[in-house]
Amino acid sequence: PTTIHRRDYREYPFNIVNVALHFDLHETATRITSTLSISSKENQPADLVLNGEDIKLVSVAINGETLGEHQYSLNEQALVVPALQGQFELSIVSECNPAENSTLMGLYVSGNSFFTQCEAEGFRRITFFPDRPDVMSIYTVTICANKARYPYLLSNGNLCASTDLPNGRHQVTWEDPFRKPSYLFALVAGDFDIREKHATTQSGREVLLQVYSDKGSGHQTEWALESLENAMKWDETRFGLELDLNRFMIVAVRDFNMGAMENKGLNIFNAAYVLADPNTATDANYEGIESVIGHEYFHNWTGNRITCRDWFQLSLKEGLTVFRDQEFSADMMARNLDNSAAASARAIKRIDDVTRLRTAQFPEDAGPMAHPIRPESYQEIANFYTATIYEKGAEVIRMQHTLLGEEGFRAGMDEYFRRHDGQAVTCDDFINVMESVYTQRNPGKDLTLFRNWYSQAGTPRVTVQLNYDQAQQRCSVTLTQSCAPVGVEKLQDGFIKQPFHIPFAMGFISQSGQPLMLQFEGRQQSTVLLELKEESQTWHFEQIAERPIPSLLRDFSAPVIVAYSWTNQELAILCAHDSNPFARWEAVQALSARELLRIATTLAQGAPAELDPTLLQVWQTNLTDPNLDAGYRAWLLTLPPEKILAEGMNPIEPVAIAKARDFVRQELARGLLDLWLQTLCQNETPGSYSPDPLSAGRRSLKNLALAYLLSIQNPPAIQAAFAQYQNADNMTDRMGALSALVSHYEGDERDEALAQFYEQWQHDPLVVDKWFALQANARHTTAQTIQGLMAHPAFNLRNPNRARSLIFQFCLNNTEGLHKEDGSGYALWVEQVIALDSINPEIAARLARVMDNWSRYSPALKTGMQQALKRVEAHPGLSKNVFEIVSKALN
Ligand code: HT7
Ligand code: ZN
Repeated sequence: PTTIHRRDYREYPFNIVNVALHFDLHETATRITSTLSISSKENQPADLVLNGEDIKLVSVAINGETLGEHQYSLNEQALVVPALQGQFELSIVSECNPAENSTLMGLYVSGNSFFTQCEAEGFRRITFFPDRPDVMSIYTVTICANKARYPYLLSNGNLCASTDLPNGRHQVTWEDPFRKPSYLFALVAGDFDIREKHATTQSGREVLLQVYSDKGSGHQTEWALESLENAMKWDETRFGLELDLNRFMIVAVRDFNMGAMENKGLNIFNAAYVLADPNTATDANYEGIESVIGHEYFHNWTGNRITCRDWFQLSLKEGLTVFRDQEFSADMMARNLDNSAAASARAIKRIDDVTRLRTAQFPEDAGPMAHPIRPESYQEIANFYTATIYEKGAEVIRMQHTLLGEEGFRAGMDEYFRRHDGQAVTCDDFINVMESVYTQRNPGKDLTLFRNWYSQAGTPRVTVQLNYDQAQQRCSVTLTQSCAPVGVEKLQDGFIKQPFHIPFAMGFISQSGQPLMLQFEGRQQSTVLLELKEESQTWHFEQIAERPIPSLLRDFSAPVIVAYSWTNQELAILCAHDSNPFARWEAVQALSARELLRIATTLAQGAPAELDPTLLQVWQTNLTDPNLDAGYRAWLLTLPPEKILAEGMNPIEPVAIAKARDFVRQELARGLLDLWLQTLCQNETPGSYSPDPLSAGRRSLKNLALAYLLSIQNPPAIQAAFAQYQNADNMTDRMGALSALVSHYEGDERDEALAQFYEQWQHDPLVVDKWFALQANARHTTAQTIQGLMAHPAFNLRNPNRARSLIFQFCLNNTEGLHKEDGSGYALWVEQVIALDSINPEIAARLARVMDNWSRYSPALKTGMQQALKRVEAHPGLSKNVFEIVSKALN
């Protein structure tokens, strides 16, 4: 496969001014007529290269004259008409087969409807076109289909004509007034339930908001429509950005490769991020829907109005839009709460986002797929929709927000739209705008060094050294950064990593747990923002009466790893008293990770383990502190995930980590039994279900208590779990109880409950996904169990949600099942990567990434993982998607 390099970018030599598409929709043979008005950019002839994949060319004409086969060339990837110049009209007729399209890219059939997915390179599977984001055109789309089967025919922009045709067909025409790249094109045809609402924008325009979903699911779209309206209002208030269309549509589809897609005016969503009612969706589902609806809506400005010049700039739109959706969710969670509850709600959101970064992005940044947020090269762009582009990209935007401040950042965003609205731009364009505002507001400062976040991969490590001088009452803090070359950087001769510009927020806590005020930049502050720009820098703080305990990287002000040798006792003080709620949770994480890794190493050596009483003390304090909200308390009482612990172990012993977590959980359950039982009883949520953060927090704490108690098979808790399962009036509590039972209880009732759950919910695919996922994650599930479940009539490998719920859940989260000594877990992985690759290479490549970090595992495991990778690599006819992943892993 060829590697595409950022440095090779060349402008497209033609403007494609207008695109008129005519779709004659038929399930197995859809005919598309594309009429392009084209003008050359240069005063000399150039070849017109049009991408096209898996489609049949019927005819091509210029200015009405059909071209003979000798007048163009056609291969598997492109149609090329040589030496063209000036202005002309090109007409292409082509055909595709949507019913047979299992890749879910281009035009495909899902259920009884047609859908499209064009980002990143799916438009070329619909018609021949320069399928690149810097070619922007005005689209007019006519769709013709059977009226009884496909009463709704949708595309981007405004509906401008609709007529009935002979033979039971009908036709509609849509015009999108905004120039857009081909990846934002969309078409939907089918019969749907519709929920809609008229809303008024801040400038007083009336707009129509609509949510389309499968027939019979319309009662599940209330939350989606409410979230859409909230997103619209939020973007007006926080960024002054108004909806620019008269109509905004969301359509839910059951077969979809990702979460959702921001097509102009016609967002297409995985049904999992649209459909919810209290009985079928959990609190986490409600939160996910609000955040993804916000994300896609916010793309209308950050992605659609200003788009990417090329796919190396993907983080320009994704990192920025993730930052915006994170802020939207935080503001939604904190709304209507008093100051302290609002601070907890914001901390919870930040904790959740940082946990996602650490579980998905940190391992990526330490493995063979490590890449900067603006990659230098790729073989398959679909493989670069990564946690680095999205989540680390958002952290890089967040650091700019921290450096500029809320007002400065808003001024920067305003300037970004002033300079670049309607353009396809680069990450450099964005940072140039931000720098202009930063320099104006901070004379003498610039963002030169900050740009290294865009060009270098890897997670920097910041080592902290603290020197306290009692006599001078002075405390010095030295920060030292380091970041070894990772991924492709390791292959580049003479590569030298440059320092990063790291905004590092910190404070001091006294030995009695009080926040200390620091004199910094002319003011007294409890949190100071240090800007680390060199390899090592020292800051001095005066009038510090006693040796302080440092509270570091508050609110996770930069995506780095902090190294500081607190004593366990110091950490325990931070765990109970740090005034920064994020840092308080961090202290719990640091102390428990230290303890878990110590126990994992002990267990890996076959020695008996014993829990440090400090941890028990911290848990007791946090179970009883009267000032904590339930949701925040739940996070303080949650042990670090296995994946985060693995990052701190060399070599990785995954089973020892899982066992250490079990051991510590059981010790904390046994040692604090009465407190857990009280917590269980005191966190009921009477009244009808509401997904608001306070009620969701109580449910999360109660279900956490249940999980602790069931880990030691406490009889009253087992009874409570059964009662909760039977009586729950919402899915969060039903799943909370069932998952505690499935994970920790071996009796017959467990299987009965599982069977009953399926019986009750088999008609709802999203709930059946939960049923598969629960079993995929369960303690005693093996590859054989998964194979048994794959034979279940409800299993279907072609549906990505179903594949994710069973196979991905097992391979990603079931440590003991995947790493079983008999190799059955790895064999299942090989088999399923290969099986999926022939159906849907994008999904197969995501599963392939499970083995990315094989070389960091203990010798006994890494050989098996390496062999599994080699078996996949040797499979004939592998897609370039999977090939890129496995070959990079083996390199
Ligand atoms: N921008 C969207 C990306 C996307 C996608 C990419 C590859 C294959 C399928 C896909 N579906 C959606 C999603 C987003 O970030 O909003
Ligand atoms: Zn996005």
